Amino acid sequence: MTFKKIKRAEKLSCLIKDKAKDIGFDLAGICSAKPFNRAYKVLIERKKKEDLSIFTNQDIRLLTTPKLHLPEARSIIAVALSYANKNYNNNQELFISSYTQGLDYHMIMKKKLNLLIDYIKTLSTDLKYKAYSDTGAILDREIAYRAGIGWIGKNNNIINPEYGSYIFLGEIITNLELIFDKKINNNCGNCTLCIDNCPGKALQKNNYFIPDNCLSNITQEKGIISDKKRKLIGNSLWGCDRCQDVCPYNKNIPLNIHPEFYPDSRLNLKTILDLNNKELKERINGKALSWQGTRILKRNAIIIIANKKLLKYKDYISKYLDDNSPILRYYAVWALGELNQKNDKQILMNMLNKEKDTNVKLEINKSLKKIKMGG
Ligand code: B12
Repeated sequence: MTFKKIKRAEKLSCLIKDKAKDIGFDLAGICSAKPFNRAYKVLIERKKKEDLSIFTNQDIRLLTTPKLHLPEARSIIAVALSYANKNYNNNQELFISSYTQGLDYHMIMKKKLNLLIDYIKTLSTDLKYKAYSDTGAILDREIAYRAGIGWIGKNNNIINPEYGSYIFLGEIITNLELIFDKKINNNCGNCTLCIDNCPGKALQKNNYFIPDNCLSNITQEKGIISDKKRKLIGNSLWGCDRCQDVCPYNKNIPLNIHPEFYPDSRLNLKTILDLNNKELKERINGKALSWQGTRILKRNAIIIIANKKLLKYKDYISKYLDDNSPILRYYAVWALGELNQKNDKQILMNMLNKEKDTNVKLEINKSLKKIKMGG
């Protein structure tokens, strides 16, 4: 770059990062749009072992090559938004991961990214860009790391020294010549609290990660999940924050910065099971909790009641014995077996005569056995 070009790139970079802060992003950085060679190698190895999450795009070249998203790509503007909150909605009965407590972050990030794009357009008339936050087949964490937002911690999350890891990430891939920020060195040191406390042992040494064991993954996995996974769910309706909660870098961080992510205290096990699908859908509309539909929330609520032996909510489960969904009937039957109450034997026997679904029938027999043994 010529001296004049460097000066212009410096000025542009400063203006863009300042504007990002004005718009409400907590962090902003800039990095090159070169391919992510390290991540490419890591992902190829993982794919061989089939260790990529079902939510991970399987096209590894696309995931690691910004130019495949924007052929003119030269630089990437990375941003982050804190969602750290006090989690006052959580209790012994119910856990909802911090990132799903408030409004759907995709919407909030998109709005802010669009404001930033509008501003950049006023600075550069030939702007070409592609913007994502969780929505692109590209590695948001790798970009954030490169742009100096934070380091990739042992818990796999981007950790920023001031805001910790409860930050959403987003980026704008652009054709602009900009000045790149310095990376932040990994500062996890000898600490292994996240690895030691991971409920499903998904986190392993050297950033090795087994998505199938990650509680966050499990709470979103549809269909009939194994008994082991049901137990792992514990009281989690959605997600898991254990690897972040125990992280020393998440102590003494700024909390509740953005009202959009304040928890909704009206959601509890009773409401989730008491509301019909339409009502529940309305209640969670616009929230991250709506991503996988209402059935999975009801399924997880039933599992929590069984895991925590919350007999006071047994009637809410019984309601699902004649639900239209065979999956919910299945879990309701399983839960009654787990709650092991003598007087449910007759209810299950009556159900067996009417039930048409093979899986549900099998589960009724299993639950009847459990009640015979214990009740
Ligand atoms: C699929 C996905 C998941 C999957 C799988 C995650 C995984 N670790 O593979 C599941 C559903 C389990 C998940 C869970 C969560 N996710 Co998620 N997820 C994604 C998504 C859509 C794609 C990421 C992906 O598949 N990457 C493939 C994996 C292998 O790469 P990676 O996760 O980026 O891992 C990097 C590092 O671990 C590192 N690395 C990996 N292996 C190795 C090995 C070595 C030796 C080294 C040095 C480095 C290294 O390199 C990778 C590439 O940079 C991204 C959005 C996006 N487009 O990037 C959000 C994203 C990663 N998730 C996010 C969040 C918030 C979460 C949860 C905290 C939510 C929760 N509370 O339940 C958990 C955290 C779980 C964890 N500890 O990783 C944020 C992360 C924010 C942050 N501060 O880092 C993202 C970036 C969304 C966003 N835009 O804000 N997620």
